[in-house]
Amino acid sequence: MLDLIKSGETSYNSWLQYSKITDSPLVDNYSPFLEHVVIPENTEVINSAKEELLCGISSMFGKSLNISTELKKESFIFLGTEDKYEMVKELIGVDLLGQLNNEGYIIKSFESNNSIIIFGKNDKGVLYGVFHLLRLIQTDSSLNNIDIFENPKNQLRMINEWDNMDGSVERGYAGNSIFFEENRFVRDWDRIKDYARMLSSVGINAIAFNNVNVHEVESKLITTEFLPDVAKVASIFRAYGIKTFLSINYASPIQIGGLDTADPLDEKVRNWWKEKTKEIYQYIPDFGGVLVKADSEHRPGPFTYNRTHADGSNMLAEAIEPFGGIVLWRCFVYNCMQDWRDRSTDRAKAAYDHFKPLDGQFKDNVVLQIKNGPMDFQVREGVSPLFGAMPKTNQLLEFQIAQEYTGQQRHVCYLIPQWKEILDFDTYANGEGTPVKSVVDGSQFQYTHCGITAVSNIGNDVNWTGHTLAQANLYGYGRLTWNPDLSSEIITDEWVKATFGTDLDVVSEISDMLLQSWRIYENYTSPLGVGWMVNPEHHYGPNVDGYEYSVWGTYHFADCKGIGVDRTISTGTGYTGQYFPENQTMYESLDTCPDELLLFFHHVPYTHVLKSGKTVIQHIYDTHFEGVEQAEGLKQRWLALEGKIDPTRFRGILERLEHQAEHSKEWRDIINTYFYRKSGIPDEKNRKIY
Ligand code: GCV
Repeated sequence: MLDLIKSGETSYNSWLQYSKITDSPLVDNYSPFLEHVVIPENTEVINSAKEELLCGISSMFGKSLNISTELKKESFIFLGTEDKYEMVKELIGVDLLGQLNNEGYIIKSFESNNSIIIFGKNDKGVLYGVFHLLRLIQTDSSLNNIDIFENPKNQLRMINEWDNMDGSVERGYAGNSIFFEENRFVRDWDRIKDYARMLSSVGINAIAFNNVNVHEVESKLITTEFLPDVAKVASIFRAYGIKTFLSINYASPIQIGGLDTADPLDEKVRNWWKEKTKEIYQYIPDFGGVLVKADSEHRPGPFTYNRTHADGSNMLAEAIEPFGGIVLWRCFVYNCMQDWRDRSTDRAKAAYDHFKPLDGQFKDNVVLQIKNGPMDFQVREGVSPLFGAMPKTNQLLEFQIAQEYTGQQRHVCYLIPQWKEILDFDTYANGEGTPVKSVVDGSQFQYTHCGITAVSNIGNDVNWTGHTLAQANLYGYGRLTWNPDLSSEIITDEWVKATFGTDLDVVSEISDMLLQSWRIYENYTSPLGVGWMVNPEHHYGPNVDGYEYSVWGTYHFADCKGIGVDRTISTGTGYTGQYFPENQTMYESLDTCPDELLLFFHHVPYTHVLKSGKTVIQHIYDTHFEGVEQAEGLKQRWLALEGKIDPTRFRGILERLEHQAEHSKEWRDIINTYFYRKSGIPDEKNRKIY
């Protein structure tokens, strides 16, 4: 049985609270089903499913289920896979087996004999089905007449940790790594197991647990010095249906192999990787594969040898192919030292320029990992034009759950609504109705591997995410990767209920606060899609000109007359030309470019009138004043929940909301003053601008 209240802090248990259910009608509804659990199979993953079920039921009902391998006449929960289909065939009725995919499941309940069947095509489906059943109970749903059929929409549902072996986490805002400290593994396997439980409960099935920036010491993760520990971590994740990947250093043949080159076309290098891969698989037979950041932000890559990224990734893919592994190759490739004054070298264009011409040249087990936008996880930016632009190359969408540019988990900024917009964005790749989600789930093109990945937001803080409300981003990310069609409202409702209980006021207040928070954050930070405006390096707090790579001038091109980046074909960088014609036309013209992305695509005078009827400058003033009021409003709404939330979480969240309210004023004042001074145009409403 898992130790649920491990640290004595409710926040540690995230959405796996499994709080005691005291409402008697609900207990009356649930109890008849909760006598036996029938488990005729015995695999590692099925054992996790059993453990989760027993633990959840015992915690919520104070009751131990009897375990059996034989079907009972009544009052049982059956857990089984297609190998045991015969046992429940008659109860299930219609044969849905053929429609289940590898990780799918069915849940059916029968009032006639108070039974529930959780049936997976394989053991992972059973585990996901158990988590689903527990979620139903946590959200007060009735167990009568359940008839659920679920297949995950995305094949790869992945998490990337940016954890370094010294224990730090790049862009980590919740303490140190749970995996590493002082250049070795932490060995708190229980904490890693609890993380695996959280991830699996929302359907995550893959993880790369070291940073994509692979330094000298992490390069050794694929050596005998660390492979036994990697294998141990992989075994913990495996029991929860999660495959392990590692980020690797492209220059490993030199760094740890003693060769004098990492040239992908060099025979010595190719053989070195083949031998290395064989060794990795001896330790981890189901190793998922490697994640590579190459030729970006000073990382090594094939460009050093005048080779393409297809040459570079295919060489690794060839080595890993015999073992069934894949290569996740990041498209975040750009020259961070480029001169912004040269309008032909727009950073936004880099990924498309590098990769689009290579379509069709990648091996089947290479997947291109593409950030959601062409810049870097800004509060608002265009959707990457690479989605849908490479029909012959596997694609994986990359989000950032860590809030690098969206308040660093000190501000509440719930990103599910943003991710929904991105997933629903119509690329027009196959004509109207080709949203990003249909590209990365593989339904548009014949992709062999695809899906969604994201940079995690957890660390060793007791509550995992620093800001307890930031747990909702991790939860929602998992749920969305499982099914991108779920609405933000449904996901939010589930999370709040599972995390804070089902009191109606609590649910509606917290849900609403979360659902509004992204736009509130956008209001008092960088306006109309222009991005950044954060302090260089650490990226926290306002600094209008403070983008570390804008050494040659401002990246937003603000002067006394106007602001924004002209990315049009006619007068700007030509970036709009990377989109399919419908989007190209929409963004190219000032008349059709949506307000929220205006300054991402156009340079306009401060007096330009938005579709809202306001001038750009007045919009900047208004949203910044409004954003501060809204941030204060979040704090007040939280205060009104006092007594309904346990004191530790109440205080912890309150402290963050107080900081946010104060910090939003700093944002407002710095941005409004900057643009008042630049433009010389006063606020129509005569508010005080500092
Ligand atoms: C892991 C941005 C971040 C870096 C990060 C990089 C990436 O530049 O600021 O910390 O490096 O993106 O995604 O590789």
